[in-house]
Amino acid sequence: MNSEDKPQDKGRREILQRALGTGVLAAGVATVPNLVLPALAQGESLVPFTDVPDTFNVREVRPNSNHYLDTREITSYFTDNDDFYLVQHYGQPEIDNDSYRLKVTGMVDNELEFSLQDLMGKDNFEQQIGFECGGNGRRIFQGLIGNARWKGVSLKNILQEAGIQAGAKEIVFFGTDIAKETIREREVDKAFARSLSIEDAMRTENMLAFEMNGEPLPHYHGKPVRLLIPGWYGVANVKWLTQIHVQNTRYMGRFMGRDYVTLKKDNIGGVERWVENSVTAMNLKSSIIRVVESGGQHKIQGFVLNDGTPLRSIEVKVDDGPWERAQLNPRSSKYSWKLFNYDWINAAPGEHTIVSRVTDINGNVQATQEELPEQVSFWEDFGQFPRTVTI
Ligand SMILES: Nc1nc2c(c(=O)[nH]1)N[C@H]1C(S)=C(S)[C@@H](COP(=O)(O)O)O[C@H]1N2
Ligand SMILES: [Mo]
Repeated sequence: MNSEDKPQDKGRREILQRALGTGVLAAGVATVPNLVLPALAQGESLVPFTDVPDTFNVREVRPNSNHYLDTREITSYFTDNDDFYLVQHYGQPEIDNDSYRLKVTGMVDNELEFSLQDLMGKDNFEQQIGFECGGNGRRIFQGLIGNARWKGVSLKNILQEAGIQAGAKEIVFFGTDIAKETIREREVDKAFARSLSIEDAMRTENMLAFEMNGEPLPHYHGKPVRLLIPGWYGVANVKWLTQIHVQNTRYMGRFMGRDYVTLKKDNIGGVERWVENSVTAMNLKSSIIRVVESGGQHKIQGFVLNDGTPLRSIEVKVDDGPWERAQLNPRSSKYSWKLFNYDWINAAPGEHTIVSRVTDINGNVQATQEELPEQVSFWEDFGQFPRTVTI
């Protein structure tokens, strides 16, 4: 890891936390090396958002609890493993590395079973992947996001080793986390699971990951092995993965058919209909996360996430002004998050509304909330997100 990649420094985070409380940066920040954009550089301070209530507090990492980032505090390109957001619906099972087994079952020529050692002994690769929870959004100031460097083995290779039989339709990925669910008045034990079509499962970038930012996959992030589907919402990335099952029917579990299902009114071949869709690939999205000031100069900074389609531009608009180009940090890869910076020249004192929008190479432009099809579920909150600050 070079110094740019260094996950955020704990002392620095404390300083920032104190600074956020007081609105002024402690002098000690000057001794911290300048991390990659959008870290606070020497002499920079955060300009408080007026849309974040004083009562807004990020929950600490606690067992079996969700955790989200204070996005104003993103100080490095890779998110620290201890601060990477956490979502789990059925607790955080602890799996012993020695007894861990991953089974591949169902419509395959060879049912397989791997120990952790077996998996780690296979060809592996690394990639940068950033993702957000499908339930992320403006109400928590986009805190359910993270970006990390992952190492693991290719899902496609494992599936090819097993040999998918003709007629197979879906592949189901089961975690070990199990909870009681009431379905039609009947209480049953259900494991967290998600499925993919064979085609989606065979994408070469899909990974069974056992390392995160150079460390063994941490307990809360799915130790020892999790699935990663780059470019998709976090729900696809099954943690504590123990079984891969190939079948010729659609998997209808809670996290495919009931939860993480977006409801919206859409035009279906000329007919207006209410449509429900399972959360899959990430929508094109950007959001401002902070404004910094240094010597009277201001910068607006934020992130972009999408399904990996290359980007054409990222723009920022202040009040009723024109859309202006922001700079994307070159430190990014296809499936990582992309951080951006806009130099806000001559920001006038007073309250301002600022907003970002991203455009991909196919000309898709991030929509305003008003332009989106009527969307009544909170899943997939990807519209433009205007923020307010006082200079
Ligand atoms: N086994 C299991 N995997 C899971 C979940 C879960 O509840 N159980 N939650 C999913 C959801 S909704 C998200 S957003 C991501 C979060 O991954 P993280 O906690 O490592 O950030 O894990 C996914 N994988
Ligand atoms: Mo999620």
